[in-house]
Amino acid sequence: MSAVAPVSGSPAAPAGPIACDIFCAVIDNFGDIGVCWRLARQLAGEHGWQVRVFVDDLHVFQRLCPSLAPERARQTVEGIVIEHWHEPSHAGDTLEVADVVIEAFACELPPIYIAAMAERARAPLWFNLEYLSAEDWVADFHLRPSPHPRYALNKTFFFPGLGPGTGGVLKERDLDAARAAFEGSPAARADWWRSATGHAPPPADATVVSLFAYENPAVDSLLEQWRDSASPVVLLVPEGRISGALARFFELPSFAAGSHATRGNLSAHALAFTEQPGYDALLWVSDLNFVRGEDSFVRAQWAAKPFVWHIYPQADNAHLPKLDAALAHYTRTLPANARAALERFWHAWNDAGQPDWADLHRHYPALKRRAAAWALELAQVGDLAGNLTSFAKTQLK
Ligand code: TRH
Repeated sequence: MSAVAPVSGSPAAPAGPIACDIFCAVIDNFGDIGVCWRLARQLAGEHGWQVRVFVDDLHVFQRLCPSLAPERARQTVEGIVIEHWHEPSHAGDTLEVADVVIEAFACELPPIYIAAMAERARAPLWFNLEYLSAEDWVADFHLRPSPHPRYALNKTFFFPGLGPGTGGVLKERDLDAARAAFEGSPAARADWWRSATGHAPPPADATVVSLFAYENPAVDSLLEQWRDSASPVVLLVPEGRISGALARFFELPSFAAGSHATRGNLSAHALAFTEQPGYDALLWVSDLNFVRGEDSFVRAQWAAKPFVWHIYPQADNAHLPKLDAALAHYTRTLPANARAALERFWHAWNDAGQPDWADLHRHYPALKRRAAAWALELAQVGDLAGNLTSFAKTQLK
């Protein structure tokens, strides 16, 4: 890492590997650190950057990364330095400032760190990594600089997105190959079923559904529809915020990891929350994925299977235009009736009516084709880490 040094102009190419500091404040849930950790691993593993992550909640982080020791102020995992960031003033044991500084989701950098950035021989390249939105305006604001009101520093807004001209979304170089290998190996899938559920894979006529969601009033009706459905439904539920609804439906005291229950044509397995890389296999074994927030929403798209998004709810329904913007991209080439069914279902799942399983299921073949085509379309926007490092190279010359 470069040491703090006297003032001067724009960022310059560092002699060794590019040093990058990522600052992450965990608001709630797993998405903030989920995105930062995935980005950190890609920057280090695929681009050879020397990465340090400052995160204020190591307990949440540990759920995604079980090898992390939450009591340690500083540690290295997978070659990445992790600092427990005690907001707002702590910025690591030393005030080394990296070549590239990423402030995730407008978390505020410690003032002493910003002051040190301004003191550095070459100002670092400073990004504000925004939340993902599929709305059209994002492309206009992506990579716009914003001068700091007090220091000779520029902050660049980096907007993830689903369309051309945006920063794209994170995708590891080996992701498609890993998925193809898993999907092409009956043994790997059988191993997954045995270790995740304790059971053999379900029969071919079953529809396998993964359910990762916030509390949702629509789930009760959906569970009844699955119970009464004409063909078997196998539900895989990572332990979490929706588990209480499952427990009520099956009249169990809880639906903790390891629980299994059956009613009518619905059988459900409660799964342990896995480390982050393990989550993909759940999406790959399922025919339909319910996802939420930001990172699982992206992973479902790369899994190339139909999915239903429970968007993170915001005040004044600010999330609803984002939901519709994502639908517009995702359904663009779907036949009108399949498109309408998916829209109805997503809206119902996000607090606007009753989800209609039969209506959705009827269009499954078209939805599946579209999911595969969309994954290829989305890949054209480029991987976020690759887009960020390419831009950084142009700035650090
Ligand atoms: O946890 P989330 O609801 O996070 C949300 C969103 O990011 C939202 O935009 C943000 O404002 C809010 O947090 C504060 O959903 P998300 O983004 O899908 O993150 C979940 C992470 O958990 C993702 O990285 C995948 C990971 N995961 C595992 O590692 N193991 C598991 O078993 C499961 C189910 C998920």
